Amino acid sequence: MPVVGGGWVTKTQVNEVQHLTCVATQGYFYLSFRRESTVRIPHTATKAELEAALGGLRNVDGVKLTTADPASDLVCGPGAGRTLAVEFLAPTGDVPTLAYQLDGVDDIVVYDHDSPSGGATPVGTRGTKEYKECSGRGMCDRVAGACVCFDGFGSSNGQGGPGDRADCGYTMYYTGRLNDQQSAAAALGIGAGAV
Ligand SMILES: [Ca+2]
Repeated sequence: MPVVGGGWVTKTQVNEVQHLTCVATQGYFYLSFRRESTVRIPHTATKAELEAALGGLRNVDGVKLTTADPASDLVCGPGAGRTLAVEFLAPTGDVPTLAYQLDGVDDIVVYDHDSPSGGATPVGTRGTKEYKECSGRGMCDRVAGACVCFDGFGSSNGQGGPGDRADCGYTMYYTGRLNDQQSAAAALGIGAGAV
């Protein structure tokens, strides 16, 4: 499958952030994204466990969870529950709101950028990064299933830095000699024109 990625030519582009509140002292729940559901998640789940469950979905490459309460790594709690921010590292762009299914927990609420403001839960952030084949900066070689990047672009880490995603999402800077990042990209066989 061709690699898709977000572009970072415009540095003001941001990842989508949704806020998830879980109220529970017992039970389980499921989260789903574009009809892919997580495994059953216990109310005792930690941030790291939920991060792994979401990142394990076939259509999610990575999420970063941040708990509102720095003293706790738990996802759910009693009373008003706990709230954490879910940042979509990949896929990028304006992604659908996480769906959920209760299986014994008291309540789950997901706020995204279209949710009404008010209450303690912050409004989410609409993702604005591009999500294009080869980041719109290369051609897909469909036989090899790999991107051939245009001059000046190379493999990124999905967040604008150099990495191993082979997605042409990293903007190279020419200094007349290869720097470590360009050498690393060249070693991956991408970023034609880097030498
Ligand atoms: Ca969205």
